[in-house]
Formats: sequence, C-alpha cells, structure tokens
Amino acid sequence: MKREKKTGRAADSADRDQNQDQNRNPSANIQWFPGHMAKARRLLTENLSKVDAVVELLDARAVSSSENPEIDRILKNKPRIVVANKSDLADPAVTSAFVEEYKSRGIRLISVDSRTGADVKTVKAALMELMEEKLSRKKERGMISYTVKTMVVGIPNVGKSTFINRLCGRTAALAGDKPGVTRGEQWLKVDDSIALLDTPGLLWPKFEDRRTGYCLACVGSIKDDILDRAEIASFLLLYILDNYPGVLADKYSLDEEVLIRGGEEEQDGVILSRIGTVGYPALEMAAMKRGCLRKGGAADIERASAMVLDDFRGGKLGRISLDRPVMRSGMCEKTPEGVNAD
Ligand SMILES: Nc1nc2c(ncn2[C@@H]2O[C@H](COP(=O)(O)OP(=O)(O)OP(=O)(O)O)[C@@H](O)[C@H]2O)c(=O)[nH]1
Ligand SMILES: [Mg+2]
Repeated sequence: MKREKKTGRAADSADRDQNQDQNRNPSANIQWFPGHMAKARRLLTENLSKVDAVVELLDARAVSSSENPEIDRILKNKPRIVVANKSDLADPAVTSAFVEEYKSRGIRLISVDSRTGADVKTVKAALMELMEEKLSRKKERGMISYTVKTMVVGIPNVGKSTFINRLCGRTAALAGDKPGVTRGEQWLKVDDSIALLDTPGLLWPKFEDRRTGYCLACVGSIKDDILDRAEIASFLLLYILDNYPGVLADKYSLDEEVLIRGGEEEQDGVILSRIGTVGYPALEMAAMKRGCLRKGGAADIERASAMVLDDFRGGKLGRISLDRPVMRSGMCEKTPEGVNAD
C-alpha cells in the first residue's frame, strides 16, 4: 500500500514536471523575473558608469547556483570583488574548496559572515588594494582624498544590505528575512574612503538547469509563494540524505536506510525520480515524526515543507552547502539523480 503510494507520487511528480504551470516551476523562465527585476537590471546598468568597483555577493551555501550570468554580462570588466556571504551557515570544507577553486581561476573569493561581521573588513582591505593604482594616479594628479564608489550586487536575499550595514557599522540599509526587501538604490558612506551603493537583488530569466532553481529556492532567493514548497523541501531532504548522512536521523528521527532503500527499489528511470521516491517519503516521514498532521492523522505536507525549509535557512540542520566546486565539471557523485537534467 505504502509502496504504491510512493510510486504514484513519483509518477505524479514526473507528470507535474512535464505539465507544470510555469509559474511554479523553478527551472521555468517567467515568474521570478517580474517588473521589479527588470528595474533592478536597469539600475545596475545605469549605475555601472558611476562606480569604480563592484562587490558581488554570492551565497556560501550555493556558490555556483548564486553566480548570476546576467550580472557577469552587465559588469563586463569592471573591477570586482567576489564574496561568499552567510559562510556561518555553509559547510566550511566546501567553502574552502570554493575559495581554492576560484583561486585556480585567478579570482579571489572572500568568505564572510555579515551577521557577526567576520571578515567583512577583509573585503574593505581587498577593495582598497584593487583600487590602489587608480588612487595613486589620482594622488599624482593632486587629488588629496577620493571616495571609492562601490556598487554591491547579488541575487535577492543574499545579504547585500546586511553586509553594507556591517561595513558601515550602523543600520543604514533596510534588511529582512525574505527576498525583495531592497527595491531602489541607496548610497551609504562607510567613511571618507568608501561609499557603497545598495541595489535590489537580481535573478536571471532562465536558469540553466533545474537544480539551480531548487538551490536558489532552498536558500530563500525566490519568493516562497510562487514555489511548490513540497517539491523544494523534497529536493532538500534528498540532498541532505545523500550528502550529510546522519543529519536527518538526528534532527527529525528519520530512518535513513529505509528511505534510501526505497529509492533504490523504485528506480524507474523517470527524471527527478529520487525526489519522488526518496525525498518526498522523507518529507512525509518528517511530518509524522514532528507531529505535522492534518485532522485524521495524515501528514500535513505544506506545514512540514515550511518547517524543513525554515530549519535549513535558519541553520538548524547544521552547516550545509548545496553546491560543490566539482559540480562545475559535472563530476559530483552525489547529485540527486536526474536533477541536472532539464
Ligand atoms: N546567518 C546569516 N544571515 C545573514 C547573513 N547576511 C545576511 N543575513 C540574513 O539574511 C537575510 C537577508 O538579508 P538582506 O541584507 O536583507 O539581504 P539582501 O541581499 O539585501 O536582500 P534583498 O534586498 O531582498 O535583495 C536577513 O535576515 C539577514 O539577517 C550572514 O552572513 N549570515
Ligand atoms: Mg537589500
């Protein structure tokens, strides 16, 4: 009986993949690129010529997924510093691996926790270093002091405003626990040497694969109300089961072996099958174990999905990273099967 239900869900999930309303599909291309996103893009483009440098914030939990190709296209060769923010929530070993991987490509990635301010000052020093030549040229020409104008960019909810506040040493920019808090542009002065421009978060119209959409949804960069939260939470649970064994047994008392075995038995070659055959049953199990129940005792999937996503975003499941550097070359062994297919 239970097995039938799981298979049915997997099939449902596959059907949903094929037919799903684009509004709710993380790999589709419209709904999280509404008018204000186009405005954000315009703001970045318009301000580019007014700034000396750019600080691009990535989410340390999803470094590859939060690299916005649109930002790359807009910034072109503008001097840039790349920051992996929210490093307090990410797996430290993975963050270090990303720092190395960036280094091998000649880019300095600085990992930062903007909530406590760890390493935020390193970014300031790196910025001044980056601007050294320009500043000495200005000095030679007789300019006694110069304020480096820097635009802070990144995907929604990555912590741009919090980072700016931390660098300024005061709460000057509005920050909040959801995407789309900053809507306009705002200049903030750190000191006489640096001024920062806060900008609205920017996503791009079409993700290159489904997995990127899932990761951005997990870290809270896409508004929850346009997502199928159960699908996102199922992806997340599957990923954690595969990559952080023991965590879900510990946090939600899940029987990990039973869940993994269920997936193996029911492989049917359907795209995203393990999200249906492992991730979704894990979500059902978490609902039951944590008392997320409807009248009559059935699992309340909506409530369980919100719980899992909140727990992950709040760091209650531990320090977890969803991307790994090796994924760039498609070599990651434990990517949930089929998830990269689009
Ligand atoms: N744990 C942790 N939380 C952070 C960090 N930086 C920011 N946050 C939290 O992330 C949430 C979003 O922060 P914001 O600064 O509003 O993010 P933003 O990039 O400006 O967001 P938008 O303006 O909506 O694009 C807030 O709840 C912050 O407290 C960090 O380094 N670690
Ligand atoms: Mg903001």
